Amino acid sequence: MNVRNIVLDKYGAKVYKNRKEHIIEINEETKQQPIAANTRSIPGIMTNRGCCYAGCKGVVLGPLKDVLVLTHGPIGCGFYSWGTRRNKAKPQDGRNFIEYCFSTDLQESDIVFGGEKKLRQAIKEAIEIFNPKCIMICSTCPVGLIGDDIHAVAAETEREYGISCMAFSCEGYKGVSQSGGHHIANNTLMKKVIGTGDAEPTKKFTINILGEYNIGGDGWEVERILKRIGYEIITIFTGNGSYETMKNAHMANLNIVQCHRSINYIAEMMKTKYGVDWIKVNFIGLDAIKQSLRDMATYFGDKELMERTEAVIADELANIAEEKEYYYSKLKGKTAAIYVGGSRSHHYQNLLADFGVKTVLAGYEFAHRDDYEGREVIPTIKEDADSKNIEHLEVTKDEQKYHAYLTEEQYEELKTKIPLEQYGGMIKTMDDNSIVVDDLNHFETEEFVKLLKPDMFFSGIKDKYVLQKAGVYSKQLHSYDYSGPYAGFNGAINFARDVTMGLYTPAWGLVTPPWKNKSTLKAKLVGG
Ligand code: CFM
Ligand code: HCA
Repeated sequence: MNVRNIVLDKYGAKVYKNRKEHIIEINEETKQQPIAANTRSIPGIMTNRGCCYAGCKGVVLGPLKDVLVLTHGPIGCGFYSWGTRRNKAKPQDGRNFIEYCFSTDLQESDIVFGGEKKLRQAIKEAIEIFNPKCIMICSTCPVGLIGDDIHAVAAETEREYGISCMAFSCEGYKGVSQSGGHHIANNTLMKKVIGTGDAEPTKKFTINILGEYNIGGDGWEVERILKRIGYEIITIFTGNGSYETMKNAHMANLNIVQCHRSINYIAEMMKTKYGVDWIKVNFIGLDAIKQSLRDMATYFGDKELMERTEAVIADELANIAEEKEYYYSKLKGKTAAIYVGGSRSHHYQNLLADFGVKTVLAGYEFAHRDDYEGREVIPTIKEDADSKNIEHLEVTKDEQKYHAYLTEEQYEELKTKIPLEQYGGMIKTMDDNSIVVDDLNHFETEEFVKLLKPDMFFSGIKDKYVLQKAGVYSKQLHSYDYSGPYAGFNGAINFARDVTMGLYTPAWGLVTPPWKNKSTLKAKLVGG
């Protein structure tokens, strides 16, 4: 049965032509094919995607606890993006701005006559009441349309009040998804925050954690493990993160990157500007955690660090061994579908595999082609970062650009000796006959569920209840359904416990999807 074609065949010609490029049924041949990604959703199709503002304000900047993030726009965007993404933060110096919703609440007259005056007034009030060290202004759609100059207001604020103020033109309509917003946020953090501090690290092995947003406390579990091993964490982008610590990010020896989709820009820009190397890690799933910790220790090449890493791995695994076995016995042989934003759909396959669950369908909302297909990167050559003679080389593959500190000749020579590293890529890790779908829509979700009958479906708030009403256990992998952490060793057990509870609840026996008893409208018309 070619499940992909059965679903695609239900479309009219125009939609078929578009969607067929976004869906792959995995086999040896299709694994090598390109997949369409990071392109515009078809108007009228129910997509789960968000907007540029969501990516900039909601995802990257929102978690910064000592920054007063001010939404310039009508109240809806500010209000809806307040507290809906489950990034957690502990107060710093007694403050935690993420508990507040700051917005200029633009009204019709501001849209007609301009909103800059109101923005200035909002900043004045915010400074009087909260006295922040840093304000970040984020625009929503109408601000771009009426042309308020938020950058000029930010510069004025810095002059007038002597605090840091940055503006982000992240109007929702820009680009095709959240992804454009990540880019806008990162560019400004790179330009105006990173590198402006001078606090010296105190330990030998110093790192930044990139792409860890502390959803459900994930970042705290990762920090716990890394601190046990002996790492000093300079800053985290951006879960439980802060403007104050981010200023010193360039002081770290190494960047470790958990979510690559939202933050690869900073890792690559810091490599170019400050020579800070980066490696990809994954703290979701036991094998992946082990591998990541070992890769980090290998990077530093310190014998003692390697030994401590092994000791911590052994101890952490021993602590969870009994529970792991129990949950494995409850979950093995089950099947799952995963559809999340840009990295978890891949990462969580590792964690599910730890408990014997096979992923039969996976997709990303807004990932780029390299997240699906992988990409080639030049292995890190540490000495080159400091050398004055070395030129900057950009290697281009498809739409992606890669940076390396090598001359052309060095690069050519290197290529013959060391193969380019294959980096990332969900498709090549998936089994034959599984399905990969980019920008999965609600129609396809229902169709694939009927055909593949997964035991569980991991996604977000927009489709959770559609799935549950169809009798399929559905769990939110964005918000973890208000549980967590799921990262790290202890997180793996929390996840398995929650999934086991969800799957074994007697509620499923009581759900009767409406179409089981009642004829549908179509059936009535045909059948009379
Ligand atoms: Fe990265 Fe994320 Fe994700 Fe993402 Fe998101 Fe998120 Fe996500 Mo929701 S940064 S790409 S833009 S791992 S908010 S913490 S859960 S879609 S898969
Ligand atoms: C976003 C945030 C989101 C939405 C989650 C969901 C999150 O993309 O704007 O749709 O359930 O993780 O909070 O991805």
